Amino acid sequence: YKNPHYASGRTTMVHLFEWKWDDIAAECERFLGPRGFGGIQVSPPNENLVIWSRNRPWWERYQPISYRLVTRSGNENQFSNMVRRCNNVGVRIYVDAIINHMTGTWNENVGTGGSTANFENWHYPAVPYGRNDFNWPHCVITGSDYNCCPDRVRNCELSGLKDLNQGSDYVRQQILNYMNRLIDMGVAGFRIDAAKHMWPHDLRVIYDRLRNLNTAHGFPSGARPYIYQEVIDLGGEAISRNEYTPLAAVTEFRFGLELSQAFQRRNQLRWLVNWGPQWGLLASGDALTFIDNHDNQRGHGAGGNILTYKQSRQYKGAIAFMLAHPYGYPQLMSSFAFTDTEAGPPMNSRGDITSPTINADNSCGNGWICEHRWRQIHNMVVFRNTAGNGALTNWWDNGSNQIAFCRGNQAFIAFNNDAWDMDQTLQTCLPAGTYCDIISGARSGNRCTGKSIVVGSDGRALIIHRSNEYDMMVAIHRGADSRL
Ligand code: LAG
Ligand code: CA
Repeated sequence: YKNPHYASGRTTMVHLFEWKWDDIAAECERFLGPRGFGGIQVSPPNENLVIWSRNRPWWERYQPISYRLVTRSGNENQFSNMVRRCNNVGVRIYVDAIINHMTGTWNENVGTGGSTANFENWHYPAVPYGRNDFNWPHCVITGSDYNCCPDRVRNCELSGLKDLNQGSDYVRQQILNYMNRLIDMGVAGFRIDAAKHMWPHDLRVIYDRLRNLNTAHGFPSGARPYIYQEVIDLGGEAISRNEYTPLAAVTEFRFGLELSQAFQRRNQLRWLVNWGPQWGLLASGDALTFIDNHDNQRGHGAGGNILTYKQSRQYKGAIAFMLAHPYGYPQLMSSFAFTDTEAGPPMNSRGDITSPTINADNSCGNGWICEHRWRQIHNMVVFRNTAGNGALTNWWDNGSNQIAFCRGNQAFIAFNNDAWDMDQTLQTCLPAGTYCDIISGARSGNRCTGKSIVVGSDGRALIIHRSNEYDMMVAIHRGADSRL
C-alpha cells in the first residue's frame, strides 16, 4: 500500500482542492500530463450534506450522507471520465475517503445528490446505515482525550460527526463497496481521512479486502492501491503514527511544520543537512509529505504556523526544498483564494462551483490560486523527476541560511535565505555547459528566459544570488527545459 504506482518517471501529486471533475480532466490533458505530474488528490467524491446555513463552506464535503458519487464536483459519469482521461495522459487519481463518520446533526437535511438522513435515529437510508452501525455508547471527543484515551479518540465522535463502527462486518462491506467501485473506475489509491480515529486492526481488514488496481487503466497486475493515512502526530499524544505505518503510508505533518519554520528564518537552513528521520520524521518510504494541506492552511486540523500561498516567497522556497530533496512522497497544495477560513470555493448564487480560468501566463483566475501552475513550482516537479533516485551529494552551506546540493549528477539547487548576497563557486555535479535556471525562467530555444549558469569542465559554477531577488533559489538540471 506504499507504492503510488505513478507512471514511469513521475514523482509528485497535487491536491486539486474543490475542483470539478470536468476541469480536472482538462487540466490533466492540457497541463499536468505534459508537465510530468504523477497524480492528483481529489476532494471527496461521495455525496455530502448541503450546508446553506453557513453559505456552503468547504467543510460540508467532510459530512457524508451516502456513497453515491454526486457532489458539487460532478456526478459519477463525470468522475469516471476524469479518471480515464487522466490515466490516459499518465496522471493518477487518489480519492479522499471519509470512512470514519457520517454527517453530524444539522439544521438542514438534503445531500448533494438529494438524499436525506434521519439524524436522531442515526439513519442514513441512502447507504443504508442505521443505529447498529455506529459506536455506542454515544460520546464526543474532547481535547484531553488525545492525551489519555485512545479508545475515546476512536469510538467517540469527531466534532459531532456520527461515528461509524468499522468493527462491524456490515459497515466494512459498505465502505469496501464504495472504495472498490472507485478502484474499478481506475483510481490508484486513497487518502484515509481521520485515520487516527479508527482502529488500526479494522483498517487492516478493510485494506486487505480492497481489489487490485484496474489493469485496464495501465496498472501492473497485482498492484495494490496506494494508501496514505491522515494521522496528525506532532508528538506527545496517546495515539502514535507508528501504529499506522505497519499498515500503509502516513501523512507527515512534522515535515511542513519544520520547513515552514526554517523558511521563515525561525531556524537556519544549514540544519537541514540531515533532513529526514534524524529530525524525527517517518522513514522516507512511509511519508506523504507536504508543506500545507487544506486544513492547516486555514488553521483547521493540526494548525501550526504553516507557510501558504499567502507568503509566496518563503512558500516557494519551502516547496522547492521539498521537491529537490529525496526524502518522502511529495504532495502539492492547489488552493482557491480565501480570507474567511470557513468559506467554500468560488461559486455562483445557485451554489455551483465556478471553474478556474487560465490566463495567458499560465496562472489561474476566477478566485483560484493554482500554486501548481506557478513556474517555480511546476518546474521543480520536472527537477524532481529528472533527479530520480539520485542521491543527495555535495551539500554546501555558509553556516547560516545559504545552502546548496546536488542530486546524483542530474540536478543542482542553491538557496539564499540570508539577508546578504550569495557569491560562491560551488560544485554542481553537472557536465560542463550552460544551463537555464528553471526558477527565474526556463529554456526557450537556444536561450534562457531567466538567468543562466555556466558550469565548467570541473563541474563547478559561480553562483551569485542576491538577497533581494524575486525568489530565493536557483535550480538547474540535465533535462530539456534547463540544459542549453
Ligand atoms: C479531517 N481529517 O481527519 C479533515 O481533514 C477535516 O477537514 C475534517 O474537518 C475532519 N477530519 C472531519 O472529516 C472539517 C472541518 C470541521 C468540520 C468538519 C465536518 O475542519 O470544522 O466540522 O469538516 O464538516 C463542522 C463544524 C463543527 C460541527 C461539525 C459537525 O465546523 O462545528 O460540529 O461540522 O456538523
Ligand atoms: Ca471513529
